[in-house]
Amino acid sequence: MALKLHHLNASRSQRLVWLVEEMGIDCEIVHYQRHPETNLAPPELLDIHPMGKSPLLEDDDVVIAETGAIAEYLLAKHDPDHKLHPRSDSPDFPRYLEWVHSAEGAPFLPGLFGFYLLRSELTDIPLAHAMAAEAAKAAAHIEAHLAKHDYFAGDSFTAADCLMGFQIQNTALRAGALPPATQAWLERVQARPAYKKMLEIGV
Ligand SMILES: N[C@@H](CCC(=O)N[C@@H](CS)C(=O)NCC(=O)O)C(=O)O
Repeated sequence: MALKLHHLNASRSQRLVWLVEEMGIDCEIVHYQRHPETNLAPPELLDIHPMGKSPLLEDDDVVIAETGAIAEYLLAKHDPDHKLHPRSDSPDFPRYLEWVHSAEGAPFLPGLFGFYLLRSELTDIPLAHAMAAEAAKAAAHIEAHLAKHDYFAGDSFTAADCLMGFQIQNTALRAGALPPATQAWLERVQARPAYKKMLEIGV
């Protein structure tokens, strides 16, 4: 079995580089660079998957796209002791699932739209204001959760923290500052050796 993670620079695939490090599994990281003007992925990724986006995971003849799906695949196959994902009978399981999927879901879509609107210099239109209000609502939801729990799934670090990490760092970069519990969570997870190893591998 040969695992290969196709990783685009400055992209959400860095959270899977981080997860692979947390899991301590053998996985080749294949690096790609965004086009300097368009910011798009290079066409080589289209040879691997029709969407041509990153992350992509290859496991021998299996190719799988979508960060959450890749994380679930890796954990199902390579985390038999559930060190990084709660068992389905654990009380943390529903919350874990919700945050794993939130990392590409409702809490972050407004921020993504906002980013594209900003890049198009469309910051003073009703859609941009609506997206900013939705992003603020999501940030308050995350802050309220982290004020009560050390990690996204509860008291223990899980893959949900890796997946939420990239989005929260981006929010911090855009907003300039994070609310206190979210900031404390970010500092806690950034102190992890696997996070630091991910930075060495290259984001
Ligand atoms: N929902 C997908 C999003 C994949 C995606 O949009 N990846 C971006 C990187 S952040 C990408 O490859 N962008 C380059 C491009 O679209 O050409 C996931 O979670 O994997």
